[in-house]
Amino acid sequence: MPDPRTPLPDSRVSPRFAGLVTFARYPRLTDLTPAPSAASPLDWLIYGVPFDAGVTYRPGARFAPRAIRDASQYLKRYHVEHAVDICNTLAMADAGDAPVRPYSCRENTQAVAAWAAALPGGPPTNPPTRLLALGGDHSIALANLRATHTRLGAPKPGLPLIHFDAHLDTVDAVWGEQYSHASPFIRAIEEGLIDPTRMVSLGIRGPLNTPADLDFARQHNATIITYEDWRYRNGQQTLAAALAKIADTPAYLTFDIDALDPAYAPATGTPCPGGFTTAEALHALRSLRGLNIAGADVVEVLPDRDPTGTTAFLAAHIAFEILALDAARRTARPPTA
Ligand SMILES: [Mn+2]
Repeated sequence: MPDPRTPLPDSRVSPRFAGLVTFARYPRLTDLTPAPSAASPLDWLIYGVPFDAGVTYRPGARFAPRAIRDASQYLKRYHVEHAVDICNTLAMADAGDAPVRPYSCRENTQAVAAWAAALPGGPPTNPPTRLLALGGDHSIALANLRATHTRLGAPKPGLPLIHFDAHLDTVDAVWGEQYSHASPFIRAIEEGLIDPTRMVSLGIRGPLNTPADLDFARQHNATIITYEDWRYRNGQQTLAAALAKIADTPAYLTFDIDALDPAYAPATGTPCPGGFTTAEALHALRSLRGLNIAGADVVEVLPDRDPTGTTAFLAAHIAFEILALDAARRTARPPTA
């Protein structure tokens, strides 16, 4: 057995409940010796964005990176369905938290994007080290998308987007402000970061303020799969067709925890009943196998509303599923039957 690409403490020697906390006990980027280089790059950097000044309702996601890291101590490395050990397959590290600007969503987006774009493994590393951002509210997706797009060499058209959410997040402005957690994907489309014709939003449901909230995505030929479509109509076939169109193009995956029903993920700022169960959400993620995920985020966890830690624990596992998808893509082994 070769050395694992991501070394972990042995949990039978160093207990999971002891020691300083990094995501899933992966090494800190600053502790790596030798440091990652163009000749020996990392596959993924995980970083936190403790920011929630972009919310339209309840704040608190600024505390999520710490809560998700804490919950992630109990993550294990082997994915049963994909039959892959992600720590043997992927070189990963925790890059710490981005330098946030807590008073301004627009400035925060710029500051986080610039910091993330400059993390090790950018061009000329090809493919670049991929970035997994732990939010924070959903506005931070725009920052990680900007950084990911830059590190990929600013491809045109923009990146395909797989978007799990109760909401489309394509509202032009709220309270006169164009940068918030309601607007990351309208800004990303305008900036050319994502290709709306290869954007798939999964888990969408209402009620909405106005049916016009659906117009922008529809006018740009984005694919909207409501939760009802996914569960009771042809949403899974629609998703498969959209994935076929994306093929191997580097794509971005964004996961708003409110895609799940509040019964399963209660600790979120704009909850919406009638969403995915935990098992359905994990199954939907696993059905993305083959997708070339070039960057991702998990957002909208509110630890103050999470008395049993269910939602942060789930968020940690969603991050694991995302990393496992990339590990599975790199291995030839078939999934278990
Ligand atoms: Mn969202």
